[in-house]
Formats: sequence, C-alpha cells, structure tokens
Amino acid sequence: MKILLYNPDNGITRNFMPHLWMFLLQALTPSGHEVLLVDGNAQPMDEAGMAQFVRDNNIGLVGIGAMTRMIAKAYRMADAIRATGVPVVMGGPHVTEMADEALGRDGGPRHADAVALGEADATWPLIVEDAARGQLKDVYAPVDAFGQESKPSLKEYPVIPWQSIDLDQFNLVPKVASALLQKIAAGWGTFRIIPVESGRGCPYGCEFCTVTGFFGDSIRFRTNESVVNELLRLKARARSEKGQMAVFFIDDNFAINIKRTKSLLRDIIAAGAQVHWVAQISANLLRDEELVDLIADSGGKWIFIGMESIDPANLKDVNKGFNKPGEYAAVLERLAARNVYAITSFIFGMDNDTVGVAERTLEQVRTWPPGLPIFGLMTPLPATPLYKRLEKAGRLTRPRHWQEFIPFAMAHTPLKMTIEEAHAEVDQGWADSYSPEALAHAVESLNNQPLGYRINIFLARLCFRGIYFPMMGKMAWLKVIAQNRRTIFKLVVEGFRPGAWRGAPARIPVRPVPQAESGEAIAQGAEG
Ligand code: B12
Ligand code: SF4
Repeated sequence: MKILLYNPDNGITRNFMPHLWMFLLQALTPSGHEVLLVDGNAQPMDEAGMAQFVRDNNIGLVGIGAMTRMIAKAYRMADAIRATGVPVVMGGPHVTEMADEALGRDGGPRHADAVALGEADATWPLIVEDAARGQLKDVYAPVDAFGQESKPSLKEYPVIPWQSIDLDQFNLVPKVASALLQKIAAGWGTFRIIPVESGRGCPYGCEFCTVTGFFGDSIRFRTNESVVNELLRLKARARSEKGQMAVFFIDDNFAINIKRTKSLLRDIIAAGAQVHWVAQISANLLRDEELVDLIADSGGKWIFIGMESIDPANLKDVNKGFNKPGEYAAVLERLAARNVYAITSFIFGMDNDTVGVAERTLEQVRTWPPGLPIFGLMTPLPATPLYKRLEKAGRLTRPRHWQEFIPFAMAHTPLKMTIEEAHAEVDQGWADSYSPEALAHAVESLNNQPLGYRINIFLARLCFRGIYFPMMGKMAWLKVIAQNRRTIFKLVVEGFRPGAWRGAPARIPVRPVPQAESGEAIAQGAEG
C-alpha cells in the first residue's frame, strides 16, 4: 500500500523546519508499504491538487497531522481526499483533544475515518495493518494490555534514515542562490533545519499549554548514543551533499534534567557530532555556567526561551511563576558572551496586561543582547486549563476559534484591555523589533564580532519577520530587501574587506545572575 503523510501549511509563512512526526511515523511503518511525505509549508497544495495527487500516486491511506491553528485546512484537505474514496487517519495534538469533532460525533461533518489519540509510536503500525485489510477502527488509543494509557519509552528509538530520505522540499537555500553560494562559500549549496527529539514530557502544566496534558508529566529520554548517532548521520549527509544541516532539538525543555543534558552534550563533543543547534530551555536553568559552556562547545547557537511576560503577576496567573523576569537580562548576557543568542517569546493579552505592555517589554528587550523577539496573543487551546477557566467565566468570544482560524487574533476578552488593544500591542512588538532600523541596530551591536555573526543575526531577523508580516512571494521578499538595502550594502562591502571573515569572537562582559531567586528557579523550570 502507498501511504501519504501530509502536514497542512500554516497559511502565513513557509515553515523553516519540517515536522518530526512524519519522519518518525515513516520510520515506524511496517515493511511492505511505501510512504510519501508532503509538507504543505514547503509544497503548497489546495484541495483539488491534493485529490489529484492522491489519484495520480495511487495512494491507499492518508495520514494527516495538525496543530489547532492548521486544523481547518486539515479538515478541508481530509474532506477532499475522502471524496476520492481514500481513507484518512488524523493524529496530533488537536484531534487528540477534539476526536469527536474529527469523527463527526459532535453534530458536525465527519472529516476522518480514524483518529490516533496521543503519541502514535505504538499505534501507527496497527493503523497501517488495519487500513491495508480495509478494517480501520474509529479510534486508536495508546493503551497497554490492561487498557491503561501507555506512553512509549524512548529507549528503543527508531532509526530515522536521514542519509537516504528525500529532503529536497526542505532546502532553505533558494535554487537561484544555490549555485552562486557554492562558488563563494563552499558547503552552502543546501541548508536544512532538521527536528530531533532527545526526550518528551513536561511536568509543569502551564495554564495555556497542551504539553503536560498530551505527553504526560513523566519525562522520557532517548539514550545519548541514539541521539549522537542521529547527529552523526545528519553530519554525514550534509558533508556528502556539500551543504549544511542544523538541528532543532524539539524537546519542550532540553535541559529539564541538567545532569542528563550535560552528559548528552559531553557525549556529542566527544564523538565529534557537533552540528549547529537550536533548543528550547527555560531561563532559570541557564544560570548554570557549566551547562552554558557545554551548549556553546557542542554547537548550540540559538536558545528559544518562553519568557511570556516581564510581569511576575501574569506569570503567576498562568502557573509559570518559575520564570523570573529579574534574571532575564543576565541570562541572555551569559549566553551572548559565548555567542549563543536567544529567541525570546512573549505573550500579550494576559490578564494583568494593560495598554503599553509592548513598549514596557520593548524597553527591556532593547537593553538585552541582540536576539529574535517574537510576540503572540494569549490563546485558549482546546482542553487546556486556560480554555476551561475562560469557558467557565463566559469569556470566550470565539469558542471554536480554530474552525475559522485568524492569525494573531484573540478568542477571548482580556481583563484589563480590549481585544483590539491587545492586537495593537502585538503589532507594535513586531513592527518595532523588525523595522529596517531595528535590523540595522541588531547588526551594529555585533560590530566587535567577525562578520559571520552579523550576517547570521541579519538573516535570522529577516526570516523571523515572516512569522508576522506575510513574506510568502518573491515580491514581498524583494520589498523587504529594498527596505534593508543600507544594511545589506554595508555587510557586502565589509565582506570584501581583508580579514573580515576571520578573527576570534569577542567575549562580552556579563552581569551576575541575581542570587535571591536561584534556589526556587532551579528547582522548577521547563519550557514550552
Ligand atoms: C517544534 C514545534 C514547533 C515548531 C514548528 C513545528 C515543526 N516544524 O516541527 C515551531 C517552533 C515553528 C512551532 C511553532 C508553533 N507552535 Co509548536 N511545537 C513544537 C513542539 C515543541 C514539538 C513538535 C514535535 O515535533 N513533537 C514531537 C512529535 C513526535 O510529537 P507530535 O508532533 O505530537 O507527534 C506525535 C503524535 O502527536 C502523533 N501524531 C502527530 N501527527 C500525526 C499524524 C498522524 C496521521 C498520526 C497517526 C499520528 C500523529 O504521533 C506522533 C508520534 O507519537 C510542540 C510541543 C511538543 N512537544 O510536541 C509544540 C506545539 C506543537 N506547538 C504549539 C503551538 C501552539 C505553536 C504555535 C501556534 C505557537 C505560537 N503561538 O505561535 C506556533 C505555530 C507554528 C506555525 N506557524 O505553524 C502547540 C500546539 C497545540 C495545539 N493544540 O495545536 C504545541 C503542542 C506546544 C504547546 N505549547 O502546546 N512549534
Ligand atoms: S514549561 Fe513549557 S512545555 Fe512545560 S507546561 Fe509550561 S509552557 Fe508547556
């Protein structure tokens, strides 16, 4: 049987990274079946195109995975596929919580023949065999012989054959630039960011987050050896095609168990398996000096930090009081001193937010080392404690917001500002952080570093701008390039200056992390 695994596009920007679930399920598919992968972010398709693809390729089963924000598109594509007579199974965080919606048991139309609840590592092979026999069940739940929910141990992790998977759709170097880049910077013909997990689960249960409910509060880790071998396979592939592979460790908090993370990073270094990597780590754990050294030495380049708010009252409200805004600056400086920079994520529209929250946040961000600030709105995802609280209080304005998904739009009324005011705050956050002046400033703030660091922050900011400002087509990109022409010109001129690409990175002075909060902060902490 031919199986298609499909991930719908998010409708705003080309995702910079493919989704892990597709490669994982492909690796877990029983032998004798062929699996094709289509990520809508890299290969956009509409309903008619999808139906044609399924017919042309003689597909016998389609698996669709989607987050809440992509679910409306996922349902439309599922409907088009089912209309061709091919069964659809859906999985992922949204349908796990809303299985009745996908199966048409809530009074709405049916979109899926079957739903895989929760982690599907163990159920996927059964789904495939049932589909091959034409005997799909409605629901597949991960349970043990006694009917108890069972979470896969990651000790026996499947080998994802990165050396042979077709990754053409995930190359981030545009075709036109590839040949030129190969000439001026050998080894840059391709650039891909690959998702790798080293563990699952988070015990903290922040109010807005689905992770604790979905993966459970027991943290499970792969063996160091299995992660190291995966990195070595990726490195070998990059070398063989004269390209670059960076890794996104998608664990919700890569350092949730510091001892284990340090041991993994040491093993990566010892095996020569360093690649450039990104990971999510909470600010409190980054006060460990040795950990930060190992991050830098093992190839860590960007750390995603869910700061959420600079207001401790907001953080307490959403059960994320282990974030201590007073230590954000020192933690970021500690990373920057090793040339590791941060993606700092903020949520506006929290219950204690008032008008001016963007400017108050930006005032602090401007004093930090350059990074990638991102701004979102408080969003009640289905089945989260936040959703339940707002529903009970009658504060949901669009209870089924995902059915008509609108990017960057609130679905409930915040307590101390209007919805429109919250939207304006997010707009200000993005506009201020990604203006040509802000980009120029970020580049200039690294003037004491080799040129590569400045190019890196500039390109990263250009890409992250696209999370909020639509940058799908060539015209949109050309416009942004024109707006930033001065910075680009300066970087190009400097590229020709003798020695511009050489030189050791400078160490930046670091202020000490405030001590008062350390004990509590280290005891807790995770990321999302
Ligand atoms: C990596 C990641 C991203 C990446 C992008 C996704 C990517 N390319 O991988 C980035 C950083 C860009 C991102 C962004 C966002 N993310 Co995100 N992200 C994750 C993260 C950390 C890991 C995903 C992952 O690979 N997990 C590991 C795999 C193995 O798990 P899985 O995907 O759930 O798949 C398993 C099962 O679900 C199931 N399954 C999944 N799909 C399918 C399909 C079929 C057919 C079957 C049978 C089974 C199946 O089987 C898999 C194996 O067990 C998750 C949290 C988490 N730990 O999962 C959040 C998460 C998915 N993100 C989330 C959110 C909300 C977002 C944002 C909307 C945040 C924001 N406010 O901007 C954005 C939107 C992205 C966009 N524009 O499209 C939520 C989604 C919740 C929901 N109900 O939708 C999550 C769960 C985190 C959270 N805090 O709640 N994200
Ligand atoms: S720490 Fe991060 S992953 Fe864990 S519950 Fe909170 S937001 Fe979710």
